[in-house]
Amino acid sequence: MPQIVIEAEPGPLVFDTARAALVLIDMQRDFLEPGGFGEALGNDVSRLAAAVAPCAAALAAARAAGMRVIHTREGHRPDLSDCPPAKLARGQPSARIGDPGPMGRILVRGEPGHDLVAALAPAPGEVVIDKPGKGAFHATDLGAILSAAGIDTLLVGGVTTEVCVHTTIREANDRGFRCVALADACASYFEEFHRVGLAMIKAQGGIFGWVSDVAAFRAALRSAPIDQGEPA
Ligand code: TIU
Repeated sequence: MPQIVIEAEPGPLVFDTARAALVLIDMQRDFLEPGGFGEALGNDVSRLAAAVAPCAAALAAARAAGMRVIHTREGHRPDLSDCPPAKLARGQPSARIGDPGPMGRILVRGEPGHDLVAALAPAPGEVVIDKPGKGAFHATDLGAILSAAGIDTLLVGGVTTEVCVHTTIREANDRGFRCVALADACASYFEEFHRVGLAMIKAQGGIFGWVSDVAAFRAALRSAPIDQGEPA
């Protein structure tokens, strides 16, 4: 299998594109556009816009390379039966999960706000994971899908860096996956949390994984496979 190398911190990572997936976390209208869950929590949603073009570039590169792509969406069943009461009651939002808003009911599956942003719409055949939690493995079939496909490396972008991206990378790391956060394809409502969240992933020799960016990902995909030598 063709192995390529991506420049990253704390060091370069060799991976096989056939055993890797680009995972875009929760690039939904509910987080990126006014009137959704992110804004209801009191956030300036315009801060997440910077991640859209890098995610689109990573998506185009992965598709061109024939690499597997997985999209996730955070949201709940219309009856909210999969929404823990503690999540529903959390904080003092201007509107709660399930309440009506300009993009339909907040963070509810099937509503316009639950959709991925138009620029990152999934292509036919790409896996979309609907997740009720912050991590993409909790209460989903993501683990089974990755296992069946023989995936061992995840290139990760999406929002928000310190919440759903971080939780997913932590879950994946504990399950034995090698995770590379693509810094510019991730964004947070809080610049400091974005910066520190990425720093935490790559600290201590890559305690949770690696940090790279979309340019390095594209360069890796364009590069010649590294020489594995003759099989022993
Ligand atoms: N609030 C916040 O930063 N994030 C979330 O609620 N979900 C995700 O990160 N997707």
